[in-house]
Amino acid sequence: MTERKQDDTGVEEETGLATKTRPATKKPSLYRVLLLNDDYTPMEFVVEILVRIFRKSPEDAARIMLHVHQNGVGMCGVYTYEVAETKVAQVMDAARRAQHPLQCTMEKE
Ligand code: TYC
Repeated sequence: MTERKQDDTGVEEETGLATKTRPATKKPSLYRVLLLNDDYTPMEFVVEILVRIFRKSPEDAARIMLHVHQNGVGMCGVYTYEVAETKVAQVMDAARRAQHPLQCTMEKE
């Protein structure tokens, strides 16, 4: 809020914090990172991925993994573009190294 006050010469001046003026910033678009089910990737590997890359608790990781296993797809988290892109790349890299067919994608929220 910007307050207007007159000083002793009658000149208006700004006082207080300018919390109502708009800074030149925009909210970044957000992206969902999705894990896809397949028949071959071990359940423990998916849980490890969710703990290590998506910082889930072991309990949340197991819940998300089972959701993907039963529904075909599930959400690992919502991130800004570059963070989402990095996490997808980390999952795909880990899966490739371990020779699992696990797939991870991102979509705009
Ligand atoms: N369906 C896999 C199995 O039965 C487990 C699995 C879960 C694979 C989630 C991928 O994103 C996935 N071993």
